Amino acid sequence: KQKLKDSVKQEGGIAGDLGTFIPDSASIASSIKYHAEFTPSFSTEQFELPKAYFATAESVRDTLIINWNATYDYYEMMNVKQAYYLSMEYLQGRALLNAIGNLELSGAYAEALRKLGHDLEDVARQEPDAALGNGGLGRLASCFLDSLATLNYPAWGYGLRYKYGLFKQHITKDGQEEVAESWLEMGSPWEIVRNDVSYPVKFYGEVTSGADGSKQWVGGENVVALAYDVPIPGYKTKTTINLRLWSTKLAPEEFDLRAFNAGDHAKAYAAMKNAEKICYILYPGDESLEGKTLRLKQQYTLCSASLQDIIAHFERRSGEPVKWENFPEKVAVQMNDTHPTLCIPELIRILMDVKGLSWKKAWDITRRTVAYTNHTVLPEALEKWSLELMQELLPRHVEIIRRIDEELVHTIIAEYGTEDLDMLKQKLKQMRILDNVELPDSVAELLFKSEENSAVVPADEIESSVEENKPTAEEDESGLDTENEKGVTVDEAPKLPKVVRMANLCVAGGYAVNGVAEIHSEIVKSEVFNEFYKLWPEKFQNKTNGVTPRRWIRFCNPDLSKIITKWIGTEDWVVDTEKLVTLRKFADNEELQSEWKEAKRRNKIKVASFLKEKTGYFVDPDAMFDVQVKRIHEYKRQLLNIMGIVYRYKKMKEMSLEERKIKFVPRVCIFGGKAFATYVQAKRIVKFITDVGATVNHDPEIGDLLKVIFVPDYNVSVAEVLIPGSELSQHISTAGMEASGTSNMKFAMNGCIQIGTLDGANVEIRQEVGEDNFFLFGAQAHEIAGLRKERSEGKFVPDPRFEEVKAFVRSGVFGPYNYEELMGSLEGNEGYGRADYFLVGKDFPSYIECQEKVDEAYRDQKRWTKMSILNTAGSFKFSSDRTIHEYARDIWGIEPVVLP
Ligand code: B1H
Repeated sequence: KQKLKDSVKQEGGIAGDLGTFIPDSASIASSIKYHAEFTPSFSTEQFELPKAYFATAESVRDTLIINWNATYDYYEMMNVKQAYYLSMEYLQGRALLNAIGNLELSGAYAEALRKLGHDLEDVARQEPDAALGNGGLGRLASCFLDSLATLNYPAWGYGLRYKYGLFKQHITKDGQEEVAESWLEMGSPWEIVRNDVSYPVKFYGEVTSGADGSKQWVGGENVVALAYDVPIPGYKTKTTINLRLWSTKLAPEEFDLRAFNAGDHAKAYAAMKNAEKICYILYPGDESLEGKTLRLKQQYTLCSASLQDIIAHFERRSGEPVKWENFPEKVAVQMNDTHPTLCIPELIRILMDVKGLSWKKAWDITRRTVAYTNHTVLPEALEKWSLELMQELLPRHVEIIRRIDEELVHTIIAEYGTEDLDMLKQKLKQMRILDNVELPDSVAELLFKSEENSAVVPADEIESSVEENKPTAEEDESGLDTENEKGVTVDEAPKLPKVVRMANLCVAGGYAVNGVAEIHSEIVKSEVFNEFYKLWPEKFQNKTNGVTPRRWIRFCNPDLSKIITKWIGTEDWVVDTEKLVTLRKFADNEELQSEWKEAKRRNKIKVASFLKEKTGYFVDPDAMFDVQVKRIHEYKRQLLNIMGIVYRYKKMKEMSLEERKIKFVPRVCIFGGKAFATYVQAKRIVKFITDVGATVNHDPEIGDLLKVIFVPDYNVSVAEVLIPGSELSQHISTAGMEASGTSNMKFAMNGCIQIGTLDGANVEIRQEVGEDNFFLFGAQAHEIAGLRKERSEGKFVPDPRFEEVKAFVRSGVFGPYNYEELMGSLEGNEGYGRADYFLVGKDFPSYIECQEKVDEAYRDQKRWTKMSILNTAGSFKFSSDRTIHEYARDIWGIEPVVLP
């Protein structure tokens, strides 16, 4: 450490630092040639695109490693407080253009490759997306890493290195088909395997007690978590932070050599496979729950390995003697949703069982270290784990969780007293971490004493007040776990299953709880966690999501970026998005308008050729590009969109050619998104959209007036093409159900106008871009419960236009597929589920009327372009830089640390 400090003093730099050497195109070209020759993953004779990509990436990686080391050394030396972001998902997408963009080497790399006979963009397209995430939650984690590095915050991300990321989607005549995605097949040039960084992770086994009351977790299954580091460069800064991904393998001493020698190879290899399979595959369920052992093993692996690593950092940096009470002054752990909840009992376990701290100290330290972000209020997405399953897999953690539950019960009793036992019972039912589990002995005694009528009603006599989140039969058939593993759903007995409610554990164990948009954070406080909010109002916060303006404007939309820079007079908006507001001044300027429109048109042409390549359809670049891209989910209401399109199509068919040309603006309606493989209703929606496309797109009466296109395999890279070339974007979830949404922010940044409900971040986007520049429709969040009640009481009278559309679909115009199930679900027929739970029928009239206003606005291209400019200008708030500053200040207590 001292040597390092001295070297900083003497050389004004960091030991091992190669200084501020900025490579030029010649040195880059020779570095690429070097890598092509000396790290050959491909045959030597030729320099084809795949090889060019690898060599280029490896040469970029050299620079990243220099910066990574400098950053790491400096943080070690300064012993700064660090934030650790724990997430089961990172949706990184491609890294090459982002890295050289952040390093300000795009020009030099383009030139170097040109000299070597290649085009940089062609080379970059060779890279497979790193899709270690499902959707918004994972992409948010990746945007956060970019902002953390750019803003020089000392922070690391931790995740899992899934061998197979999110599945690839093929669209066939039957709808969606899933294909495994092996992004590592060719190796990833961005990761550095750290054979020097690994930790043991245990499952099963038992807990033994020492004479002094100490606990030991022994026996069981032991695996090793091995670190793979992915350097994350900041924009225009040397700071390069780390995304540490864990992979699992068998500990060498666990290999059953005896079995192998005896010829039982299967047995010897089984343990190996068992360890490795933990990180084989990302669970593809977006906002749905799999109560499966393998998923719990994944979650625990992330928590255990990361915390062991974080604790090792802390001990190394603090020196002897370690002052554990200072741990929260050096470490902040952020849990991305409840998926890493096991951090809480794991930190306590290590502090108590390994470091010898008392319960009181360990619990106190944990409660000052860990914070929780909630991303959803959908009941089916609030994680619950079977207590029995967890007991078997993590016996020591269950002891700790029981203890936390007990403390919470005492806190609740202290708050509400024992006078009104019915009220107390209800509070306990709502707030306890363990559900349907007897009260701890200490509490039972207390309550027996206070009242003859015991409050200790057997668990199964209490009516569950919380909606059960048993996966539906459809979701339960996932088939992800081929083995006979026990899940929360296995419960034939009438008794309610004993479960651990992970969100309640997070709220009890975390010092901060935040939602991801204003409206969502209000719902968190007033509904989902209302009881906790009343108990600990100071914990609850809002942190409206954001997206990185580097990837989502500067790099994906260079044409628009140039124009923005020209009119603002500086490129600083890329790190200081508030500067985008300047564009408002020029929104009426004709010169800007014409440049703006031209840029959009060029981006639309790119989209058109992309669509041609991916789907075979030609589209007219002068039509309005209307886009809905996101995971397919009933609450996101792709069904509302396509029903609106069917209505439009039907009306067109009823008119003469002249009439229809006057009435309708030509549109290209683009859909994209993946359905969870066993989410049957979502897959029906995909099939419906493609069927409508197949009919409409070939209807000679319609021509270019309407096209309906489903883009297969929507992912980060596809978004980077579609978003800059979109004009209208749809964010039309049932109000109160989309926590935030983040693509809405990306679309606004790229000058797309939204049609949307008052949901998630739409509310704030509309505020910033102005009501006139946002197409609003639909019921509001506070009306939804009443509307559902009305429906279930049969009081809802559907709009005749909605009835007309359903009848049209049922008439068979879109082919032989049986649409009864889809249409029935919108009516609440017995057997078709929950009586239009998502209120498609209710919002349909206001949606199609709003779409007429969209057409009208589009006809006035000057007005539309102005709206577009004002959307970009008003998007300044939605930079993840703003979000990260807020987390750093309000939750983590960390400061930027700029390398000398
Ligand atoms: C979001 C999830 C999610 N919320 C469970 N919850 C998952 C839940 O694999 N699982 O088990 C995976 C993902 N994802 C999204 O988070 C919200 O729906 C969006 O509205 C929000 O913008 C995004 C980021 O906050």
